[in-house]
Amino acid sequence: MENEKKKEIVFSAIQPSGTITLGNYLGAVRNWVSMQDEYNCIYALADLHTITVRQEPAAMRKNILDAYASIMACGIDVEKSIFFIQSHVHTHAELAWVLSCYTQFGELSRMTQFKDKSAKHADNINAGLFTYPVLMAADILLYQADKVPVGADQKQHIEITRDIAERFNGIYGNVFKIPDGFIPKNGARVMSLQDPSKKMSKSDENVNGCVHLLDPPEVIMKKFKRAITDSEASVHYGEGKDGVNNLMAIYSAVTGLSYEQIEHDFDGRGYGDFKTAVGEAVAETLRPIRERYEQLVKDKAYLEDCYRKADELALKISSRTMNKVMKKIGFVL
Ligand code: ATP
Ligand code: LTN
Repeated sequence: MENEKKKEIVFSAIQPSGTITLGNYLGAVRNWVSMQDEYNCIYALADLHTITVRQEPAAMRKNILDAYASIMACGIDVEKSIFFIQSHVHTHAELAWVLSCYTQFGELSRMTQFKDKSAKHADNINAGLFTYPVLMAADILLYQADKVPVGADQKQHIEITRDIAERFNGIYGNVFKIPDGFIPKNGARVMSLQDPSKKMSKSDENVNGCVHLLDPPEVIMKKFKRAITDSEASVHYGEGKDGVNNLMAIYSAVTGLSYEQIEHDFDGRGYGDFKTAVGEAVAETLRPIRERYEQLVKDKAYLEDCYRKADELALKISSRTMNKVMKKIGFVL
């Protein structure tokens, strides 16, 4: 239509580094799904990012296909959105190399994810772990994305992406769109149920701290019942109540209830009731996703058809930016 506004572009990605968690869902993937009507959405499995931490080959192969099916099961509609596999689209690694020459050692040294992950994997502080944000910047900038739906932990990576893009544009003219992060109000930082000072993470060793998207209801209930709280036995948001604050944030994110409403509903009731309510609400939210996953994961041919088509489209779109970049820098094309 003539006066229809051009849709903005959304890009995001997730690492297939293990089973998708409730944190990934509430912080990111849920928004990927809800943005599909209003935006042109492009999503990726960031499998190249995953090898910054050593992976076992057979497990990695399985994780990639399982993660693809899980994200699809959350409601990605392949008629509306492009959902591809990063390593199948060669422009990502190419632009990452180019952008690494426009990124300073000092700015990468300040990345908190690098500091955290190098502390956690002290035996393998590889160069890829250090340049991880440059590959992420390449992912986003290749598609001229306007918005990047991510959890709060990725804020710093979005900022460095903007800095790299602005620097490059400053030298060569308007090559890249400057993207904005899109971080949800609720669920942007889901914490571990066992250590609420740490974010819930796919690669957490403590399985009880982390709810997985495909956990059956009884497992979800058990994890919430064991969640760390405090000795006050009063459901309200407050300082020093990290465990309860986290449960309130999760409950609010899945039910849409405000904190005031939750405090009101659980006034005078103990943590046992509250944990049961949170567990049930999460189990109900995840139930249809798990059911769709069970169907999808059996149909390998369908999944392959989806990612092959998406890979091709992603290559086509990203090649436009890649060619422009090469030309501007002075490579002979
Ligand atoms: P890993 O444990 O391998 O580092 P991860 O669980 O942190 O993985 P990523 O693949 O790095 O997951 O993140 C995918 C998306 O999920 C990102 O947008 C990230 O911000 C979001 N996310 C990850 N963990 C959480 C969390 N605990 N709460 C909210 N959002 C999260
Ligand atoms: N680094 C992200 C995953 C990721 C990503 C991206 C997110 C890789 N490339 C591009 C948004 C846009 C993470 O969540 N750890």
